[in-house]
Amino acid sequence: MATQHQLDPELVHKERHAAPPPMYRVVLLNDDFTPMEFVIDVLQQFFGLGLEQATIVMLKVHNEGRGICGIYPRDIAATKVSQVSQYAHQHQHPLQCIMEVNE
Ligand code: TYC
Repeated sequence: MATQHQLDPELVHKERHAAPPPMYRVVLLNDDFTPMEFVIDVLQQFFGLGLEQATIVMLKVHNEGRGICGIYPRDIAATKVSQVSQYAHQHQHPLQCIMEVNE
C-alpha cells in the first residue's frame, strides 16, 4: 500500500534523488594479548565466517594492525561492535572492535 508521502510529488522527487544511507565497516584492531584462537572464534560467531576465511582475516589484523570483518547498515554494525566488545570484556581480552563509515 502506498504511504501518504509517496503520493506527494515533491517528496517523491526528493526520495528519488536522495543518496542511499551510508554503510559501515566493522573493523578489528590488533593488540599483543588477545589469543589468535579467540579472534578466529569471534569472526566465526559474530560475522559468519568459516574457519579458513576467519583465519585469513585474523592474520591480516595481526600483520597489518587492522582488518574489516564486514560491512553493514549502521544499526547492525553498532550491534556487532557492542556484541564483540562485550564478549571480549567477558573473557578479559583487550580486543578492540570499531565501526567507520564506508562512504
Ligand atoms: N596479535 C595477537 C597475538 O599475537 C593476535 C590478534 C589478532 C589480536 C587479531 C587481535 O584483532 C586481533 N596473540
